[in-house]
Amino acid sequence: MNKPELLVHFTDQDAARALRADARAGLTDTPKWLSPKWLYDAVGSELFERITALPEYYQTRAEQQILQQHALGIAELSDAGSLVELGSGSSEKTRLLLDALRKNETLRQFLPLDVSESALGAACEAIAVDYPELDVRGIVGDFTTGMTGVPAEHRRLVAFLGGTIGNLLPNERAEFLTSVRGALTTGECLLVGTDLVKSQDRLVRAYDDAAGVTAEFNRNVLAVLNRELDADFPVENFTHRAVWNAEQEWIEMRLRAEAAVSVRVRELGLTVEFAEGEELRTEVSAKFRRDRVRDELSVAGFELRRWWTDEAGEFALSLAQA
Ligand code: AVJ
Repeated sequence: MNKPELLVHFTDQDAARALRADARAGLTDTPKWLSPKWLYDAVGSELFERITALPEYYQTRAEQQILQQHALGIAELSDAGSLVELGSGSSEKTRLLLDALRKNETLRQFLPLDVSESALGAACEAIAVDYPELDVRGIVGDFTTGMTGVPAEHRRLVAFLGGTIGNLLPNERAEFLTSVRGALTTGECLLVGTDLVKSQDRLVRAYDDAAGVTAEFNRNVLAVLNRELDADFPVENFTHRAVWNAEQEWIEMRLRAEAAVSVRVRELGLTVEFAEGEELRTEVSAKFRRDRVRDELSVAGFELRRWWTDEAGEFALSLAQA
């Protein structure tokens, strides 16, 4: 087995700088917002893992089902020697792809990219043990800044799973897809997971579960700001809200100040005033239709080659070719 190597393109210092810039921009804007990136500290990542097992949160199971059925088709069409996984996290779903690519006998290399060095290191070690013939190289990086520096030694398949593309705003999404296309050679593939438009009722329940796990996940971002920016958000005074924006076709997670409060963010030298009932947007999670996915891919220079959904038609995987 080759010892997995970590390439660091994004340091703790880069992350700290990005958080300060984001928090300043979002907390001084009207209405107030924060980037969903900051939901995933160790506690947030753990809560997100619990979300994926909730009865209301169908997405993870739906995507798994599609991968189980179509991983071999994906391997054949992409004919990849290298699997690049953006925002790889625990890389569990990845094994389905790795197994299929291995059966296709083209696979040489696995390149997971994630902002969390610790999660990445552990995932790389685990994969390297079970796939001893693979060249495993973890890349510590922020996928929103694209794929620069990702090796191009073999024909690549870039996987962006979990519906995370929906957490980007439309302009960010366009920029992201264009930058991924720019890093690829004609013929290389992108596999992207998207949650689909469905009834408001079902969507709101997926983001406001009965057990309150999503509420905890959302509120945790305030604990992140308190710790990282020496802020004093009274976390218990903010309540979780999940709102369907029918015009934009996205879910918004918000935190509502139940009483007026003045929050000190010492690290930024900033005081932020919340009126009673004022809301802070912490995440957008866009829901898609096939035509929108095809059009956005096409504008970025990709051709949609395959579109698969789970049996219930709730979630889609798209295979696009540069
Ligand atoms: C899987 C990261 C895309 O938007 O559904 C889960 C994150 N937010 N519950 C999503 C999330 C609230 C999630 N992503």
